[in-house]
Formats: sequence, structure tokens, C-alpha cells
Amino acid sequence: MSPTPSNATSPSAAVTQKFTRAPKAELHVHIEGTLEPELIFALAQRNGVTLPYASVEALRDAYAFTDLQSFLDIYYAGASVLQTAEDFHDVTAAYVERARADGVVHAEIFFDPQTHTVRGISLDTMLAGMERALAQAEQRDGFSSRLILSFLRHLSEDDALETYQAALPLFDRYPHRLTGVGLDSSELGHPPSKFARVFALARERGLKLVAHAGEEGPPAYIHEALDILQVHRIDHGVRSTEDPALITRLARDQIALTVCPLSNTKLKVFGDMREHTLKQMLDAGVAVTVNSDDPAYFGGYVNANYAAVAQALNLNDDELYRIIRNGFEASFIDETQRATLIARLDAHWQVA
Ligand code: ES4
Ligand code: ZN
Repeated sequence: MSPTPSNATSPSAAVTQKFTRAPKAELHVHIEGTLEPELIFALAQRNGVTLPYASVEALRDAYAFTDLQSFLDIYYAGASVLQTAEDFHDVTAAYVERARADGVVHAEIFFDPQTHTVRGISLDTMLAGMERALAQAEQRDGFSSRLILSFLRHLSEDDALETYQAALPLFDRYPHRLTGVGLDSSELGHPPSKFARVFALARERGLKLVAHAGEEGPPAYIHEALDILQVHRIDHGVRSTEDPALITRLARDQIALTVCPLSNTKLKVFGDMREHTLKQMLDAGVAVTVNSDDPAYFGGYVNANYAAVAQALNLNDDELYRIIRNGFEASFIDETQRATLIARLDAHWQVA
């Protein structure tokens, strides 16, 4: 049987079927960024919060971003509906369901505690809700996960240190789940070096370390995240192509980048997906992964991110396999689980 003309002219069509169902890891997703407008309205009503938007449609219409800050302003406003452990449970359970539909079998999920503690919500409340959803997903569906506590870089390091100290009992209570710290929010003007002390404490404690760097910020911020914070992965890192020595370093040391293609085009890091640096980095041997960042705001979960970048950059079957595999290689899981998940991917890839 010959393929239809549309298949013949679309090299990514055959590949599409295969990767949509492939088991994957998602290593860069903010739980607050998975709040769909419908859930924002439902939680606002449940909690008696008045939103400055008349309807779900009006809120969605406001999702026209010009840069990172224009997004963050709306993202923090949306996150204000999260108040009770039940709310944190519900947003987490909804994310897991949606991610599972895209083949995600392991997720490492950021949360921004300072966004909530400033409103009087305790770390206990956040963790209790998220843990209940993630433990259930693990038991019922075999969905494995980690949580990464992310510091807001537009706030002071003292604020981050206070947050870190307050979280110490939670690292003890949820050692299987809460396994790392990260750094996010407004990048320009807030270099990684600003958070040297809090990352040193987390490192001494043996936590996994990641930082957003080279999203809007320069390659120098990526060097700082590696040299000063000593992170294990870089979130975004898409501007690393501006520094050939950095690309060589990332490839040599196999520092994974958690790339989020739809985020980068929605926030105008790239004017068009065809300008995305993912393939250049992949060709140079950098361990790039594909992730959704804030899928409720950027127009797609993990498969939509793969599809968009695969089509724009003409990624072939082998390249997609490598990116998916990189996700498991870069996951903060033990070697037994890593081998199991890669074997599942290989079994799928060979027969699909
Ligand atoms: C974020 Cl896209 C992005 N960049 C930096 N910080 C963030 N927090 C949530 N999404
Ligand atoms: Zn992010």
C-alpha cells in the first residue's frame, strides 16, 4: 500500500504517530503554569476570589505576551487562586492526567513557594496537596514524579534563604518527592550569582540543583549557574549558541538543557520556531530535552512542544528518539528506574 500524497510530502507525519505515544520524561513544568483558565475560574469561585477578568474567554484573551515579564505578571495573578491543599491537589491531579495522555511517565515539577507564602499559604499546605495527587498517580498509574522547589530570582537572596530554612522540615518529610531546588522568574538583572549562598546550602544537603538560565539572559548567566551554583541541569539555555565555548562545555560535560519550544516563541525569545536553536545544540552534541514549561499559558503540553519544534526544524526519527532518551538520561531517578524507562522507550520505538 502506498502512502497518501499528504503523508509523502510530510516527513514528520510518520514520526508524529510514533513520538506521541512514546513514553517520555517531562523535566521542566511549573505547576502554577498548568492552571487552565477553566480551573482558575472554578478555584476562584470555590475560594471567593474575584478575578479581574469577566470570563474564561476574557482571561484567555489576555494571554498575548511580548516578553517574559508580561507573562509573569499574568501567571502570578492566576496562581493567586491556589489557597488550600485541595487546590494544590486538584491542579496537580489535572496536570498528571493531561501529561499521561502525552505519554509522560515521569515528571519533575517546579513549584514557586514564595508566590504562595506571601499570601499566607504555608509550605505544609502546598506539599500536602501536591503529594496526595502524586502519590495517588504513582500507586494507581505507575506515574513517577519529583518536586523541585524554585526560588523567585526577582526577590532577594535573604528571602530565598528564609524560604529554604522554612522548607527544611519538608525536605525531611518528603525525601522521595521533594528532591531539588531551582531558580526562576525574571532573569535579566538577576544573575545566578545572586543566589550563591542558598544554593551552597542546598548542595551541602545533597539536593539536586537546577536554574533557569539563558532564556532571556546572556550565556554568561549559564556559565554562572554552572560555576557558582554548580547546577546539574540548565532550564532553557537556548541562548548558549551565542557562545561556542559554552556549547563545547555543555556537550563535553553532558549538561542537560530543559528546552521549552512553545514557551520560547510565545515569550518572543525567538520570532519564529524556525529560528529555534534546539537543532544546532543537538547537532553539537548537547543533551537537549523537550518540555512544556507553562502549558496552560503557552498553547500546548509536551507532545505539542515536540510537534512544533519537529516540524519547524525538520527533526527526523533518530533525533526525536535522542531527545526523548535525553529526558530519561537527565532525570533525577535511580539507575534501576532509568534503565527500566529507557527499555520501555526502546521497546516502543522498535515496534511503533
Ligand atoms: C517561567 Cl517561562 C518562565 N521563565 C522563568 N520563570 C518562570 N516561571 C514560570 N515560568
Ligand atoms: Zn520555566
